[in-house]
Amino acid sequence: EAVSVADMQIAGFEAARAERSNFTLGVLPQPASVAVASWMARAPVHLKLEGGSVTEKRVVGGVNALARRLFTLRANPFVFVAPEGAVALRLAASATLAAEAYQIDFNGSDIVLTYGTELGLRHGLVTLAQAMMAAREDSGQFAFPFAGRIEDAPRHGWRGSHLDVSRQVYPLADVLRFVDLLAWHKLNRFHWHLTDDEGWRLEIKRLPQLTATGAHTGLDRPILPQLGHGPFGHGIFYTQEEARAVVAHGRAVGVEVMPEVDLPGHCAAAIASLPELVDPDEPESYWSIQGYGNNALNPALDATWTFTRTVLEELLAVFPFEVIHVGGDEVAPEAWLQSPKAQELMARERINGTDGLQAHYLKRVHAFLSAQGRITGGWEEVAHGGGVSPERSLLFAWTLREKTAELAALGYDVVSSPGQTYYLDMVQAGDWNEPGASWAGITPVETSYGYEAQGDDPHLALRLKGIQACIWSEHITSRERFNHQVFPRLSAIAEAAWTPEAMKDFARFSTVAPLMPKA
Ligand code: TNX
Repeated sequence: EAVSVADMQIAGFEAARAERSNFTLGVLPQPASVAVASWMARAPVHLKLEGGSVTEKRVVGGVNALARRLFTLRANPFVFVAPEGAVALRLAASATLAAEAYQIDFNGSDIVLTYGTELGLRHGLVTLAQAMMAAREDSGQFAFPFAGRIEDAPRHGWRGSHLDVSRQVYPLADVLRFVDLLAWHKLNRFHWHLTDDEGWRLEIKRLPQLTATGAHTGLDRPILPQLGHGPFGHGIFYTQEEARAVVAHGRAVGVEVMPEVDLPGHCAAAIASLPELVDPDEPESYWSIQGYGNNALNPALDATWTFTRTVLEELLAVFPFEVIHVGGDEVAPEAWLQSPKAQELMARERINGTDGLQAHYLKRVHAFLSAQGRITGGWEEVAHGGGVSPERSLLFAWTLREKTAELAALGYDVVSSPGQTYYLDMVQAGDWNEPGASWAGITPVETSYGYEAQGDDPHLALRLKGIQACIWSEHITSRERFNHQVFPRLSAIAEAAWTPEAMKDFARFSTVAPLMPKA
């Protein structure tokens, strides 16, 4: 591939070199440490890779492909062949750097990227590519280091985003692009919320009714008027082959995929698909917070366990990531209490109420997943009544720090995702015309950016594994609305997940966030 000699001549960079300290590195999340002695006002168009192992070349190729998918680029950021005078990039593995850590030394026409593992190498390349692209046009604001050093490593190991594909369904290509967007933000976990009352979105080969019926149920279910239920993607589900493609795509860009099937609550679509999941003697007797009647799998039915095991077995075969999320949220407080079979089970096993029944069910799910060598993920309610114990589990806390700290004090590993700060379906302003949810309040981008999930709690210091955004989809009925809800708040959460507190700076963030690609 021919590259322009003019673009590549170091003489040009020397001419453009500007000894200014108030340039911004157009990188998001902001690296842990940036020490730049002098800048190029205009970045090189490409960096020329010198040498490189097969693995390194594969990672470089992956970052080139990622950048090209996300942007319309004239050329790859990293090239293997370039005319004389191109800025050289040398790669060096280091046994002393942590897995995700990297360091970049800028020495004029020579750049050295040192990294811990493939993960760190990819992070470093994304940093370079972002910095080059930001400083491509001479905006006077962004520049590319000429001499200096970046040292970087993530603050949190779990840096995620969830996406609800039940309330709205996104075509496979959009899901793949979403994974790319996560990778570009150095987010490394995709929490794929595959099932809910409004629709079951993953093929289960031994239960074809689940999608034949359950991918089409959402529109004719009773639903509270304030919840959106747009037909965006109605009727769509993902085949297992497509789900595997998402997993493979994630692997290629450094994003692990954690699937969620929401059990035992939020199961209206599943129950509508499979008549054996209904206790025929149970009257319609409870409603979920979102207005669905009798929408929880009944722990007293044999069919419930057969269903659960079938679904989990197929899930395990598709998703290699160790954490499997089983939901566990928002079972109605009166659930099952009028089911004769549930009453029988409660009497026989001395189980107390709905919480006890839910714990009884989740204990079995947890035991099953543990025996398969997996870790059980669940919303924080899975801890209620001792359902899922702290061993081999990971809780997703949707409440604020104080409550999350209580879970940590009980010994649970936690990921923090408070409705008030990280739920991206919440409105961002107090404007009555703004579409979105508001049960957790109003969440401007500053709130997402500034929230500190860990604080100075000693239990959280030990147990907080990271943070994540949640993109609930009830209100997200178009691509425009998706972008409005998700950006720049997802970018804010990405920086909160990566960048040390002392380096967070909302003013700087606000200049860089507009550079991030959207859906
Ligand atoms: C709560 S908190 C839910 C979802 C809704 C969301 C809307 C939690 C785990 N569940 O079912 O979509 O609020 O904001």
